[in-house]
Amino acid sequence: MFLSLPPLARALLSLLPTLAAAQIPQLTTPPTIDGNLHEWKRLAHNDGLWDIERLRRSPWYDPERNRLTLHPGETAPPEQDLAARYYTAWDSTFLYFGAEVTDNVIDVHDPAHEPKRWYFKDAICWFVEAPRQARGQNFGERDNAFCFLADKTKPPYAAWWRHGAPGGKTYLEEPIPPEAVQWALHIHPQGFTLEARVAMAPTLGRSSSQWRAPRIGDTYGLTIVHTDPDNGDYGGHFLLYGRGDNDASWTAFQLTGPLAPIERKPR
Ligand SMILES: [Ca+2]
Ligand SMILES: [Ca+2]
Ligand SMILES: [Ca+2]
Repeated sequence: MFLSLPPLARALLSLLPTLAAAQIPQLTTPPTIDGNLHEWKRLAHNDGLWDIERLRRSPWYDPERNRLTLHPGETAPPEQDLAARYYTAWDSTFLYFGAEVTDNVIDVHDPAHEPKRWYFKDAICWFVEAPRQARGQNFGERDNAFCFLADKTKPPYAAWWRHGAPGGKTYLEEPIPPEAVQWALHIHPQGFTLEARVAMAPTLGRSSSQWRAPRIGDTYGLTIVHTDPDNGDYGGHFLLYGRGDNDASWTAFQLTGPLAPIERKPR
């Protein structure tokens, strides 16, 4: 039947798996936030390994922003400079964020440090619009960025919250309220693993008067920004699922029920 469809219908049908992939699955057992993702990584949203080669074939690629830093004498191939798998999930209270990162230089030193300058350090930010609205806007009400630095000393600014708020407030900058966040970092010779959970009511609930306790079927906008200066000033930068601060470019993700893990069948 598929083959008898006109080409346009076939092309649209071929997009369905892509659309279906934009889902954030629900966790039914709360993970332990200890820097090891094994108990939930196969139950979360994860669409495989991202590196610069894959990114430049994605709709979000912009060579001005999606780039890597090459140091004098550096011979490591780009996939050792930065590559990562990102994991996202939810339950009735929390959003869960995880990442398994290959990164050749862990760099959280910023010569002009300010707490809000996560983008001058190794950091991963989940940008979340909740709820998503079809009509986009520049970063403002409903928009949040939850940013985690690859800093094993975990200063207060290492779990950062950029957000908007009702009343036309934009770019409010503050640490994620300590009572709303728990996170763990495991740094190893090839890079690091990040595991975090953020309570939604004290964060998303403050950024939008339209936010409500999450239910299956709710749609949030999501984009991920992963910065990798590697001793440079403002350097390597992955941008996934969106093109920048305008939340119209962020991908719509639906909160869904639990995901069945991939089964490996006996021969
Ligand atoms: Ca864990
Ligand atoms: Ca790097
Ligand atoms: Ca780095």
